[in-house]
Amino acid sequence: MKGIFTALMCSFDEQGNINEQGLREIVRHNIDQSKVDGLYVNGSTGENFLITTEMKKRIFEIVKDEAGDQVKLIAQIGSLNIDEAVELGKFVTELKYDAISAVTPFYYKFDFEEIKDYYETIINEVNNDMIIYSIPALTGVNMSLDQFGELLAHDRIIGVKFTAPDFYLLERLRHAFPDKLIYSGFDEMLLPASVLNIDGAIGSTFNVNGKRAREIFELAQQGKITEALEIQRTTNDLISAILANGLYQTIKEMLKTKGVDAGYCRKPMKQISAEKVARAKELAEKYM
Ligand code: NAY
Repeated sequence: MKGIFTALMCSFDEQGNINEQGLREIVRHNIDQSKVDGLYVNGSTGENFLITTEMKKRIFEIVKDEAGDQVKLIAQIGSLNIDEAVELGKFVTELKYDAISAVTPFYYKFDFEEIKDYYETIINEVNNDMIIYSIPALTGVNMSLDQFGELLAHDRIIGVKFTAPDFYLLERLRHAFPDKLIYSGFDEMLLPASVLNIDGAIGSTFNVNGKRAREIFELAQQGKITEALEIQRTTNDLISAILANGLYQTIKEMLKTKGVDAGYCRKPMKQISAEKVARAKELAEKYM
């Protein structure tokens, strides 16, 4: 379960329906071209919070069918509707996903007791390993080292996807939990996270920059920081350009340039202008 995991995009048509062939092509691109170690399915990058339960299940099925056992698969099943989270957790466990992951419950200001109960309810009902998905910038949920510790005390809570720029907390977590899996979630900060000895990374830009991500991660593990920094700089030139142009839309347009039918984003995400589509094409030509 260590290494580079792509936070998988999903291909939707212009009406917002799943484009099955396009999704299969995105999976194949990540496995065959980028050679990532695994896929993180139905996370933020998969536009998970914009789709129905049935669509989530269909995406889990298509990805498993296409990827088989070629790479590790983590299913993001977290939901504000805890019954949905449990239902999806059971569903992907039947499909033989390697682990589940759940975003911290958001929108309402849940206290830690409620957050803990959410994770315990899911792991008590679903027979699979759990990776906590912490992304405070989007959820507003900031957990302390002790609170992470209370959750990680469960044998079946095996790790954290840490999408935050708090390197002090990341170092403390790594030090306190050497046997748990810690994944970095911000691709633009992969090198500093790798220096802190994380186990892997889960990122959206790996859909188009997977090979560089692996190089950064592996060079850092070998202590070759100058070389790794060089690649992080190139990566960050790309990430800055993607963020300025529209994150998920630009990654989809870059994939299309390479013959991958990555489709469109779901509303309320907008479609980008022809000018931005042209910019994405330039980025694909320069960086992919
Ligand atoms: C997810 O669930 O898809 C992720 O959280 C992957 C992590 C990404 N976060 C978001 C919100 O997209 O890869 C990052 C991020 O896109 C990247 O670092 C650019 O900021």
